[in-house]
Amino acid sequence: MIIRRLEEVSEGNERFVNTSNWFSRRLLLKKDGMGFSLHDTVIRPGTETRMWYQNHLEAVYCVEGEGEIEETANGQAHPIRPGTVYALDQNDRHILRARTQMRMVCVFNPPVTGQEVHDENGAYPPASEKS
Ligand code: 9YT
Repeated sequence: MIIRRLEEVSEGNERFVNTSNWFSRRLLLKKDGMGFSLHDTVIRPGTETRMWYQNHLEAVYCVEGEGEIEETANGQAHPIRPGTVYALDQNDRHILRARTQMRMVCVFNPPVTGQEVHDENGAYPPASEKS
């Protein structure tokens, strides 16, 4: 059994990833052997992030804050508030706008390995053999 607490994951730790628009605490990674990764992610207020996870499926559950997600393919926007989940089951290209600070619980399949940040397309690289 794995027991891990958010307070164990902080800046400088391999499970903490900090970018201009968000920071992510990766509570479960590929090397934890669960077949998915689990992140507690904070989106900074007023930011807009374009993403396209071509190599991963992601589900995102909002637990704090408000914003919207726009489907790039058709321009349709959906409000996000606590209790909303979105699942990118078609590797959907999307834009996330945070009106306030948002806190999101994210699950990735396949799991991320650690320090992934978005490339120029808003994707993470495919999972490698690296743990
Ligand atoms: C909600 C979202 O996709 N934010 C970007 C960060 C990503 N979810 C992560 O790696 O935690």
